[in-house]
Amino acid sequence: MPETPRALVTGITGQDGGHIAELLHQKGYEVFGLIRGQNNPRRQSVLDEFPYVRLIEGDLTDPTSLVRAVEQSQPDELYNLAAVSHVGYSFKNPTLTADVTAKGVLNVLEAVRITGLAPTTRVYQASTSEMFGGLDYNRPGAGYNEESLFHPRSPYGVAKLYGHWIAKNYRESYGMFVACGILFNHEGERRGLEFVTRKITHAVARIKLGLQPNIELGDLWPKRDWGYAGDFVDGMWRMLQHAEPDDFVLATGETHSIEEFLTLAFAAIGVDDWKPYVVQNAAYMRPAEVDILLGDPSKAEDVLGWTRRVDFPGLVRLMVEHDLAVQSKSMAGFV
Ligand code: NDP
Ligand code: GDR
Repeated sequence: MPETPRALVTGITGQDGGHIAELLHQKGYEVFGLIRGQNNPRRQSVLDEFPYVRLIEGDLTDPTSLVRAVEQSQPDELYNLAAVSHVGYSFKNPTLTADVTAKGVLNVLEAVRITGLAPTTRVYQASTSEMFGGLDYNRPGAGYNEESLFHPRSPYGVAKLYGHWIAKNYRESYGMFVACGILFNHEGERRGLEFVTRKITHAVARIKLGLQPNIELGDLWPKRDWGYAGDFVDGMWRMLQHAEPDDFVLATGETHSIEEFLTLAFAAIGVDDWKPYVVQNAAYMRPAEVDILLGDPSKAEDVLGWTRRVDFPGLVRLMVEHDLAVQSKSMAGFV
């Protein structure tokens, strides 16, 4: 590894892009970020928060732009985090989801291969627990691991499964170092407002401050294995430092329903009964749902020495406190 390693991050404007940029910068990397669009509205916020990131224009659906980005950054490590990542949105835009989340992975791998960097660039592919879907009852108690069966339940999950297998195929066909992190849900202060945890903590803060009366949600019974994004990007980095490219599950080993998340989030503002504040709206329900996700991170713990600092109550508290601070500042006219 050179004295100043270089990393290219796709999805730099997203939740994980922010966390990994921060981590890599702390570790002394030169960080490049792929940003799409002629005038991406999130460009300035990336530059403000991460002034050390060098932005390169490109799009996962545009192979030429990816070749240019790889040539320009000459990365030792490439974190492929870009995707259409919202499961509900993928039902409404399945073709776009396939183009970006499935074929985009192929475009990234080809860019590395075509530029002749396959022997040196280590690639991280953002695979997901959504590939398991929920119909594998082989390990109901212990959770899904790297050997569990896949049965995706959304256009997003199906597209990610293509990305997962094409990544493994490039590992096997060309000897490329491509590691696949099968990550369960991870959340935090940078989570997009369209995902259920942040939607809840953002609304809870605004309800507390009298800025909105209630929150509209879809199904409340699904269970997720929710961890903290800051802990999970450390696992991504560890996968690329490992001697061999491999697949690793990152999860907490606990699963909680959306109702449990609501209970803790409202308790954080002193409300014992959240029911009067929640309105169910079928618009947020999906044509097929993943009932329960629970992961088994034993392999990452044993092989990579990966651990977590934030537990479930700590995650909910962190997110509510962050949103209360942001909303209070905004009321005071500072933002
Ligand atoms: P986000 O939705 O926060 O970020 C997605 C990123 O992809 C954004 O930066 C977005 O850029 C970019 N993007 C979308 N389309 C394109 C495109 N055509 N070309 C280039 N960039 C594009 O996702 P997260 O940070 O939460 O997740 C990171 C990755 O990990 C994703 O691949 C996700 O599917 C996967 N994952 C996430 C998990 C989680 O719980 N967070 C769990 C498991 C996997 P723009 O600002 O331009 O829209
Ligand atoms: P998920 O996350 O689909 O697990 O995908 P999301 O937060 O969108 O949904 C979690 C569960 O909450 C239910 N739900 C709602 N979801 C949203 N977004 N909005 C609502 O109003 C709402 N009401 C109920 C959903 O139906 C679901 O059961 C996330 C993404 O980050 C993926 O990219 C990633 O791969 C997986 O996690 C692991």
